[in-house]
Amino acid sequence: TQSRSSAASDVYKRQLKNCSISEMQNIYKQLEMPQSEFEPYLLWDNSKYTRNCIFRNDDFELLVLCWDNGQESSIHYHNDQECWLYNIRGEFKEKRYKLVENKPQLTDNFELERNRFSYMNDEMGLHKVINSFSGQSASLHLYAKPINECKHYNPNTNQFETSKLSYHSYNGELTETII
Ligand code: CSS
Ligand code: FE2
Repeated sequence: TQSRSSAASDVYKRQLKNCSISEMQNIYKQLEMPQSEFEPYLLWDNSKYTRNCIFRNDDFELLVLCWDNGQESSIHYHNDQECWLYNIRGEFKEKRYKLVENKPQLTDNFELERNRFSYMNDEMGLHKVINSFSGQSASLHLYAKPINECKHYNPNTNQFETSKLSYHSYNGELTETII
């Protein structure tokens, strides 16, 4: 069967497969992919933002997240992993928090500009990502190592909960079962 993944993402996969974390950061910083290359991974869903995996190995995962109008993430940690995020389409706001008396307290609130990347890890605190565009947005996420579950804040109970993270699609194919 023919893979729906694009030529550029195949190049990225080849490059990323054998490189160190610092080399990978350089590749990511120099990222200049035309938006058409992300086409196989641009899959929105009106119930929740979708997580679409371009590539994953033991060291990292590269995902496109698709955010429909009004969708946002919870306030969350990153399971002790590093997170780079990059605006590939639309507009985003990122809010950052620190924990005060077991509750997230807002420390920063900024716009994630097009073609700029943002970096986050658990030592820096928690964050929330918001699609602030009046339409569909998309962001590229690099997690090192891959994040299988994450701790997030439930504002209704004032408690933190841990949830498994799943893929809406993998390599351009919709996933039927939750990975
Ligand atoms: N960490 C969230 C997105 S905001 S970086 C996730 O991977 O679903
Ligand atoms: Fe995040």
